[in-house]
Amino acid sequence: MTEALDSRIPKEVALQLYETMQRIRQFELTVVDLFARGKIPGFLHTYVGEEAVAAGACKALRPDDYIISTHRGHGHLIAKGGQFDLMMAELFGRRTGYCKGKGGSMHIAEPALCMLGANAIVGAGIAIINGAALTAQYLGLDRVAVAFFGDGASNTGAFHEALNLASVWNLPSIFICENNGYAESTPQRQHQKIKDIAVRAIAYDIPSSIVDGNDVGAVYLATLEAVTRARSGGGPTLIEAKTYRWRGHYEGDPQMYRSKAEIEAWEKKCPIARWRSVLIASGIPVAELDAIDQRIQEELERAVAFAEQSPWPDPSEARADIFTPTPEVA
Ligand SMILES: Cc1ncc(C[n+]2csc(CCOP(=O)(O)OP(=O)(O)O)c2C)c(N)n1
Ligand SMILES: [Mg+2]
Repeated sequence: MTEALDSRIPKEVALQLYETMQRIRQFELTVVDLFARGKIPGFLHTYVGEEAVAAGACKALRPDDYIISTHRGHGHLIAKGGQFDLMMAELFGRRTGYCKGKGGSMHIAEPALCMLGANAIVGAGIAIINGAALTAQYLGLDRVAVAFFGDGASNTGAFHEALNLASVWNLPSIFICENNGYAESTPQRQHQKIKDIAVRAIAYDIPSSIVDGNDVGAVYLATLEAVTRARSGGGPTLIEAKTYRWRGHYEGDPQMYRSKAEIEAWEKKCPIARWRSVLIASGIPVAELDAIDQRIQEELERAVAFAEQSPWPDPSEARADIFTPTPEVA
């Protein structure tokens, strides 16, 4: 039976949630294809299947709220308002990209969107986000700061230190754990004994919640609650969103550690198909949803053309835009 749209979610918000998830899915499927054709250098970790987490969480934020991402970060930037053309150019390593082609997939950042960056160091963002939260608190701004991270990252020292510090300093930090059941090839049951990562919040006296990470409405509402608390001085929250990644840990991963049947079972729980049914049942015409999908495809085609036509960075710029000037070697 199709679920009904939660009465706390206005229809226009519900439509935006759908659009954001589709933007993420279609961007990812496009870059998967481009990567296979050798157009994108480096590694690619896709977010296919997990779209509801970034889309739901970021919809609960203001443009001036901070987020920080992971190695699987395209979805977070798109959900925070990232433009396809500038993202695509960055993944292509071109000068017109968000980081002038020097960041790529795993180090893409856009301060203007308060997106503090993807990060290849597992768990690093969980600690960094407290810095953003502390800034907001110190300056008396009612901004909140959200760190996305995985189940694997919840085993790092950074996770425990960050939750403790956010607790004792009462920071407006929101920790969103995307529990997709795997850290690279290691299933969750082999890397931690607990089933629910949310229980770790108890050790730091932080409120927590567990949400179905394939239910974009549930993620949105859970984040909204955490945001309301953090903005009003109520301190940090840990949200565990249970989800699943459909593709390999990285593009090219032979995936010997899981069965096809397991993947197929999760594909049946597609967060986008599920939300589409909710919207249709709430009276939104199919044609309206199809038009959104079509618009996204066209925008993506333009973004790929923009990236392909963009220049490479000039070697003379290699040392520009780095934080620590490299001392001249005599
Ligand atoms: C500090 C550190 N240790 C190990 C790695 C190698 N590594 C990259 S991704 C990953 C697994 C991360 O798992 P999880 O946090 O669950 O995120 P997911 O990939 O599932 O989104 C590991 C161990 C790394 N990049 N950084
Ligand atoms: Mg994981």
